Amino acid sequence: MRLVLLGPPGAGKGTQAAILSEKLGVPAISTGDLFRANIGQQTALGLEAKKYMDAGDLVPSEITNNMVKARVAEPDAVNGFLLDGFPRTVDQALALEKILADLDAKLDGVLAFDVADDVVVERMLARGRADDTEDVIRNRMRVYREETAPLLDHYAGTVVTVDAVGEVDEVNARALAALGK
Ligand code: B4P
Repeated sequence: MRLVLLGPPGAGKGTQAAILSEKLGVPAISTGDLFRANIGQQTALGLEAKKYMDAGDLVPSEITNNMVKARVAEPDAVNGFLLDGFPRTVDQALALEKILADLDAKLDGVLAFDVADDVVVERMLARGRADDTEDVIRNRMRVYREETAPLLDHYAGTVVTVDAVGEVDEVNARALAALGK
């Protein structure tokens, strides 16, 4: 199974990806986590990504697409994967189509986690990650509206919306139901 998880920052994509990964038996691939691991190891990619993440901007697609291309080619992803936080622009969605075509694979579904702005701001402020300050959150939400939300139209006909307000388990049950599980 190959799925894309969409949603605004703080919608709970990473939270749900971890649970779905366990239940569906495929790895969750989070571009945010991959960048943070690189930052932790102070790789050249991490140092470059940090500049953008600290401001709440998207890391350039060339860096992101190559990182995803390498990750989905790893052996644990051969039978499927959940993409958490990728694609985040229509250009990245087009790059994903090419990555999948090269693997002779296709997407099985797109889940969009839907949640109001005030709820995600509250969640992110409570989490308090380095990029969870009020100014950076505001910029991430602007970037989401301008660059990522158009993906809902790009995936029209495929995307299934999941109400992401409520307890983590409730949201997970809705996500599984949306997948027919
Ligand atoms: P991400 O790491 O993807 O971060 P996110 O969108 O804020 O988080 P997510 O939606 O996964 O929320 P989470 O489960 O953690 O991106 C960070 C940055 O990386 C971006 O700003 C960008 O710079 C860069 N980046 C990543 N991908 C990129 C790409 N493709 N291209 C370019 N740049 C890219 O949940 C948030 C909080 O809510 C947590 O504290 C969680 O515990 C809580 N929560 C979750 N579900 C809840 C629930 N049901 N009820 C209450 N709280 C809940």
